[in-house]
Formats: sequence, structure tokens, C-alpha cells
Amino acid sequence: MKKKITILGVPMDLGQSRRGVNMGPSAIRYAGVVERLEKLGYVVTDQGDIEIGAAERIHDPETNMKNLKAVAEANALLGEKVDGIVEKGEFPLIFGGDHSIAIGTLAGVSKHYNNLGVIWYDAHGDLNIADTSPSGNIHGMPLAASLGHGHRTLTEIGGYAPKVKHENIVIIGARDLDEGEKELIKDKNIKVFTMHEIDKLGMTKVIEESINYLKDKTDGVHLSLDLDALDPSDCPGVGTPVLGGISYRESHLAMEMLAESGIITSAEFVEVNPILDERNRTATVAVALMGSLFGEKLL
Ligand code: NNH
Ligand code: MN
Ligand code: MN
Ligand code: MN
Repeated sequence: MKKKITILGVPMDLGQSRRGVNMGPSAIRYAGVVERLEKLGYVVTDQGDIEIGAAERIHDPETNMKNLKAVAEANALLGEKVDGIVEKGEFPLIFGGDHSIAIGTLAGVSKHYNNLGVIWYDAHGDLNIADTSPSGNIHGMPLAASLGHGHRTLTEIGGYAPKVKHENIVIIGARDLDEGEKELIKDKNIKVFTMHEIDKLGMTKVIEESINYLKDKTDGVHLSLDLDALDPSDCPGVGTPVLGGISYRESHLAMEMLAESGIITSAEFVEVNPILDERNRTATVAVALMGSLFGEKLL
């Protein structure tokens, strides 16, 4: 029998400054995700949304982080829920919400693996710590936090750190990196396929190389897919769009190749903001990509 998928929505908007991304899980459900995956033969359980605390709406000058306490609490809860899903042997499929939720997802997933791999599909690196962040927005920090960098309130979520090792991550689609992020990438020799490499090598090679890079040294791979990795012409409904992104077609190919490889053991789709979207296009793209990730084929 095919694997069971458990969906969990995280209506989080406290990790960034634009309203509406908390409605991402609803938009993705409205775009027909459950039906789409059931059609592929999966048993799909939707656990609904986890509860997110109230915004502090303060930018604490002491920490240079917005809503630190509320973001940390929600991620601790998310980590427990995701832990339970993996524990049952089911595939966790998490819907954001802003990308700060990756801290909780990884806290829940990573304890089940000795060497979790992560594919970070994003226009951004999300490798900031408070000191390097231009915004104080925690959605620019989740990969750093999961690597063990930054404030203990974030790095220690789930009671352990780090969640992933520098050599077990691949960033795909980067085209907007802050100075501190560039330094960390160089310093730790983090594998990054920027838009330059995607243009030059083509997505086929980029995914082949990513799979080869991860497959022998990891025992599971989490896909963290920020919809702003795609070009804003395909995905306008995101809070921080960056021109020159990955196309819809390239992204389908990437998902299809990941499906064929069988390496992905958990996934999250984040930053869908229906208020900024056009007729739910971004959520529709997200669901189409999930279809491919779970093995959908035309013929
Ligand atoms: N790098 C910027 C910051 O840290 C933007 C991050 N925005 C994202 N990340 N959407 O994926 O504030
Ligand atoms: Mn991101
Ligand atoms: Mn991004
Ligand atoms: Mn396709």
C-alpha cells in the first residue's frame, strides 16, 4: 500500500511583516490538495491548523527580532505535532504560513534521523541571525536556526540543536542573499545552486547534482519549498517577490525528479499569501507541484 500523508496547516504570519500569509493553509486547501493526492492513491489525513499566538507587534531592539516569543511557542508546538506524524510512519506535509515555521517542522522531523538532508527551494537563503538580519523578520532566519546559529530561543526549539548539518543542505533558487548569509555560505561551504547555476546547468543537472550530493550521506531529506523561489510571474502571491526566478515548468521537473528519486521524506510549502495573489494562482501552483512531488504523471 502507498504511504499515508498527514497534512498540517500553520497559519503563521508573525515571522514577517505582511498580513495575509496566515491564510496560506486555507488557500492551499481551497486549491484542492487533498483530492489531488487522494487521486494518486494516497491515504490523506488533514489534521487542520495549529494555533498561533497573538502578535506582539513589537520589534524588540534588544534582540532585533519581531515576535520572538510567539514564533518560538508556535514552532515548539509544531515540532511536537510533526514529531507525532513521523512517529506514526506517515509523511508530514506542512502548509505555511511564513517560512519561520521550518524551525518547528525540522525540530519535529530531524530527531527521527541521524543525518537529515534538507533541500531549501527559495529565492532567499534564510541564513540570517539577528545580527545580520536587515529586517528582524524571523522568516529570514529558519535555516540558520536549524543549523544551530542565532538566538537560543530559536536554535533550542524541540530541546536539541542543531537539527541539520551544514554539509547536508542544498539551497536551490537563491537570488537575494544578505551579506551575513553570503559569509556563512562561504565559511561553511554550503551547497547553493543560485539562479546563475540553474540558468547555466539547467534544472535537470541541478536536481541530479543535488540528489547525488545528499543521497549517500543522508537517511531522509526534507523539502522546504518557499513559493518565492518561483518567478513572481508564476507566483505573485508571496510577501517578498524577487524577479528572475525559477519557472513553473522547471519547478515541475524538479518535483518530478525528486519523486523518481524517492529521497524526500517530509515537505513543507510556505509563504503563500492569498491577499497578494491573483485568483489563488500561487496556491494552485503549490498544489500542482505537490502533485508532481507525489508522483503525478500525464501518461
Ligand atoms: N533576507 C531577507 C530577511 O532576512 C528576506 C527574507 N525573506 C524571505 N525569505 N522570504 O525566504 O529579512
Ligand atoms: Mn524562505
Ligand atoms: Mn524566500
Ligand atoms: Mn510535469
